[in-house]
Amino acid sequence: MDRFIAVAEASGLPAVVVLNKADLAPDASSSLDAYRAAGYPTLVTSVVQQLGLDALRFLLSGRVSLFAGSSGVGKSSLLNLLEPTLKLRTGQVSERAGTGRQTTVSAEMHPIADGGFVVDTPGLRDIGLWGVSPADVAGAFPEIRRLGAQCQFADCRHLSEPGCAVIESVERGELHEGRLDSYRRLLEETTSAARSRG
Ligand SMILES: Nc1nc2c(ncn2[C@@H]2O[C@H](COP(=O)(O)OP(=O)(O)OP(=O)(O)O)[C@@H](O)[C@H]2O)c(=O)[nH]1
Ligand SMILES: [Mg+2]
Ligand SMILES: [Zn+2]
Repeated sequence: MDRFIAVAEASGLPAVVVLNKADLAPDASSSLDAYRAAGYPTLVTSVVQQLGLDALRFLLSGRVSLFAGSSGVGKSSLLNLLEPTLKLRTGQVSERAGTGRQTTVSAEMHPIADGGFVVDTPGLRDIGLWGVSPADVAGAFPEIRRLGAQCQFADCRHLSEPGCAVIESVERGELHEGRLDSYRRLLEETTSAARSRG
């Protein structure tokens, strides 16, 4: 999730975090807390219960939007529910692996009745950080970027520096630790990619 959002941030695209299949886990909404705290609009949906549709429709209206996320999370199903004329293929989630089977095979853009377009994409197990530099990574986590202004060192990387406002915020239980972990992982990954390119 953090990788998808970081790529969106680095590309200047506003991200919305959607939690689908809420029917399967009624209390899962708390897993969106970290994203709400970061300032992202979040949405809980269920295709089975037809939950969250109006809010989703409102978000998509009059723009070009792209649905991204792992295979089997229900991207095509949500779009079919919003726009039944699309009749997109939807798939089964493998019982054994618990993952989707890449039912959607290519990214396709479709017009929607309210005006605007949606792009359904194949679920990716993972998304590369192409075009994301180490400098972009810090900016791709808005709440870390905001806190970072208060670090003792202007070039603080929030790894183990003294006077780091980001680490202190995690210690106070304010910033979600998972978000700092993701930031560090992406920073490490983009730094070693930049190094190997020379
Ligand atoms: N219980 C439940 N099942 C859902 C929901 N939304 C989708 N599904 C089921 O999840 C499975 C996968 O849905 P898809 O819409 O094909 O998922 P996708 O994200 O488009 O998958 P890819 O095209 O492989 O990326 C299907 O069997 C859907 O019926 C939901 O809200 N609740
Ligand atoms: Mg699909
Ligand atoms: Zn810091």
